[in-house]
Amino acid sequence: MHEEFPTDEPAVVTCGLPYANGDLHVGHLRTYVSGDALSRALARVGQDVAFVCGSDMHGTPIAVNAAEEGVDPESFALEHHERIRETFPQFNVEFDNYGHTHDGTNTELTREFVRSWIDGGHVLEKEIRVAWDAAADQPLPDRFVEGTCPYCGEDARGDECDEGCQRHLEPGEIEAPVSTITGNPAEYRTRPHKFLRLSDFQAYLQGFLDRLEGTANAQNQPREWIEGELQDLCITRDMDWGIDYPGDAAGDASDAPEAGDSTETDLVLYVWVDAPIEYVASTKQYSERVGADEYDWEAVWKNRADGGEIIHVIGHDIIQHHTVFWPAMLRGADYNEPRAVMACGFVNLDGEAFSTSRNRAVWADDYVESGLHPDLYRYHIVTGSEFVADVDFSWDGLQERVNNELVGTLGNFCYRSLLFAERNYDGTPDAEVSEEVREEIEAAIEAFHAAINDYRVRGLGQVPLELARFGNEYIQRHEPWKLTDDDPEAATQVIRDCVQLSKALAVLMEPVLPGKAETLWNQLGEPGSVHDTRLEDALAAPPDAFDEPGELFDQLDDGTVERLDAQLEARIEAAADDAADDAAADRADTETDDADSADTAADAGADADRTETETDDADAADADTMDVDPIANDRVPFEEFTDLDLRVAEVLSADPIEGADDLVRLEVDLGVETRQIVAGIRQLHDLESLPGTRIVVVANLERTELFGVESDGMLLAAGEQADLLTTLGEAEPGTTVQ
Ligand code: B3M
Ligand code: ZN
Repeated sequence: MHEEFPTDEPAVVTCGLPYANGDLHVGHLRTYVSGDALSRALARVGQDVAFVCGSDMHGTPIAVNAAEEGVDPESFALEHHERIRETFPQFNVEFDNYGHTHDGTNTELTREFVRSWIDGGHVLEKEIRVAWDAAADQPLPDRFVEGTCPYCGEDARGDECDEGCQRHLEPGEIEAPVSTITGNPAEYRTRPHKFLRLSDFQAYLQGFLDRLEGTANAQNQPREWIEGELQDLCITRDMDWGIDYPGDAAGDASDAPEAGDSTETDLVLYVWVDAPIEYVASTKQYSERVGADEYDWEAVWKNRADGGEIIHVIGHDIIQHHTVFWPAMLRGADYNEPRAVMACGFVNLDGEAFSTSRNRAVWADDYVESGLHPDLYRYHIVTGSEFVADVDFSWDGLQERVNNELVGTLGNFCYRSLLFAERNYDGTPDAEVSEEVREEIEAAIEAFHAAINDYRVRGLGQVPLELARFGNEYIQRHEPWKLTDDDPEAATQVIRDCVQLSKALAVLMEPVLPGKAETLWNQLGEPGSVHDTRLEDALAAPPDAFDEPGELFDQLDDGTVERLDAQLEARIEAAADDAADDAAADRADTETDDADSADTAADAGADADRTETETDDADAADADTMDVDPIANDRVPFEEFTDLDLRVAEVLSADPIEGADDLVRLEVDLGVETRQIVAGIRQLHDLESLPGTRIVVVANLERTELFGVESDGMLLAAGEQADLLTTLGEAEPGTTVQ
């Protein structure tokens, strides 16, 4: 059992390594921003913590894309590595170390890991069938082959079921394999390969999952994968690009000859061997830079029976790698196990999956060029949903959150408080903080601690917002502008409290809104940087004097949002036109060409996921099929479902709402009562035909107001066309739906 944070031991927060094969978009940035916020939060509570990452330079994700561009994988990957590295600070993501998997530290550590497994008798050699392209006369590891997942039947890549069940696939497992080089059906050939015997760690992994902290998906999903005997993990590939397998020097379980004797290809380590080891290598580089007295990487990664203070922040598509393979790899090399794995949901763009192949993405550069402050994106993405759930990014959504919450609540409170204080007292008025406000700040600090220890990154953004809400309510309640003349002492007290709340807000918002927190800190005339504060500073007295403050956040206006939306739309259309042109060109090609040379085929293969940057492009393969949202990964208990009171209702009347193009005011009969419901279906249904229709409504939803009209319930409808849910039989109005 680990102690709560902060602990006495140094900790490390890592983020999944981006492949150095393309630019980042705002979907990818979710894990990095979340990891950054968590590590900042840990530092605020006094935890010694490093935040590390690096680029993933090896494997077929790099080799395939480099080949497509006709450049060597090393220079290709290094160029992307630099671009990616420079992107992070533009989102206030500040790694203590950002390395890459091809550097000396990682290469050396990786070899040490593999040698330890060999020495420990955990590596064996087997002859296996690998996919082979006869025309190109070469093996087809991982992304060089596509086909059907043997577990769920979805389209899959050679080593991952990226569009279906998300499972890792071993070489030879994929069904109906097709070469992505020539587009031809692949053959199988027999090759000798090295394997890590995962079954050696089966019992260990059971216990590990019981101990593992983090998000529930990372604790629960792997249980199913480790039932039954664990399959050996193939740790080598027939490729040139990667870290060479370190050889059979000592005690390999087999004495078969080194692979590579029958072709020119070498045996390198599978990319998922050296990639997570970069977590260790990057921590080591940081430690070497600052000195072990300042931060000791070995205290994190080695020699602790109860595991290191290691927190991995990842996307939920790579849970298996982090909760099964990686702990076994660590264990086999006598390294500490992770304390927590936090796996987040995908990011959607305006309700649909990102699709880099259709250029349906907001790239990091787009955001930067928009001129919007990075903290706005950070806040939107961190607080937009619980970490484990999918979250939506859209310019409209951003606008709503910015204007309502950051401008309307947080910024408004700080600005009015500090302005009032500066105008009337030249700074912090002379008084003690009231008990009520002190307790409120203490409660916020406690909630912040709880968010860290529950691995709820969203809470880190919610806590300051809630405190600002309290602040606004506190000001409204006391109306200090009325008190200055009538009761100056009371006015002094209120404003003193508000300045303290502003200071507390600066400290509490630092993890999610680091840039804005620093601005607020400076407005308060505080010395030093908010990035060096501790949470308890939230209660320390602010400086006596400060200058007139400026507004912390600006409104995001309609014009800007329309422009950004239009820009995205135009790009999607341009990409669709290009794709149509390409398809026409491809058809023309096939008519005139035999299409069996590797070159032509590389073109034909330049489809969808070959150009994917990574992970969350679930819809990439086929732009023609309907986009179906991925099924939510999070299961809800039945009791939570029954919290919803779903009823059959009969529409009595349906009338347009003046001035609102989309909205309809419905009167519905719920058996026991008549209700008014507002629904956005005006453009989608003939209103005159609705009365008499039986529909399904959520009867116990909180009341809301739409366009000034109260809505007391919500009707259920499917999809963009609002296909209304109705009953097949004769269920009467008021009947419970379950
Ligand atoms: N490079 C990217 C992914 O699959 C992969 C992560 C490695 S983390 C050690 O999300
Ligand atoms: Zn599958």
